Amino acid sequence: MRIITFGTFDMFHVGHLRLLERARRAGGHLTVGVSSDQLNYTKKGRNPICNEVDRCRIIKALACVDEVFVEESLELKREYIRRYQADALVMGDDWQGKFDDLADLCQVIYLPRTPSISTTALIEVVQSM
Ligand code: C2G
Repeated sequence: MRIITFGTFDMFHVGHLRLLERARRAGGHLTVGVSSDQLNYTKKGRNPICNEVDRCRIIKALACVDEVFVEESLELKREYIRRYQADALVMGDDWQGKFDDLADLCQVIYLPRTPSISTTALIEVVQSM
């Protein structure tokens, strides 16, 4: 089964890694759409700490990842799912319910987020040092 997932993966951390490892185990082939810098700005109102080229390089280097592309728009999920022939979309459960409308195209699976770690929390820790 081919899995697809999406994310920014800024300041890559173990919560990201665990999500990707579990996504890969759910299928056997994992494609990752990494949010472009522009998309991140639109979503979060700030530039990511690490740019899209570096974020893609990190994701591509992981043993659990087979394929990487830049996600240019949240609205293109259907096109990406078709292009990468995904049988299932996997996302963390902070997105619970948000992609249910894609269930006519592929399976939609939400996995529990890893508690107590996030890019936002890391930025806050560094800022308070
Ligand atoms: N994640 C997790 N545990 C954490 C932090 C993140 O499981 N402690 C998961 C998220 O649920 C998501 C993935 O890691 O599935 C990537 O997280 P982000 O980089 O925060 O992704 P986001 O900015 O939410 O982008 O089109 C959808 C978006 O591109 C998702």
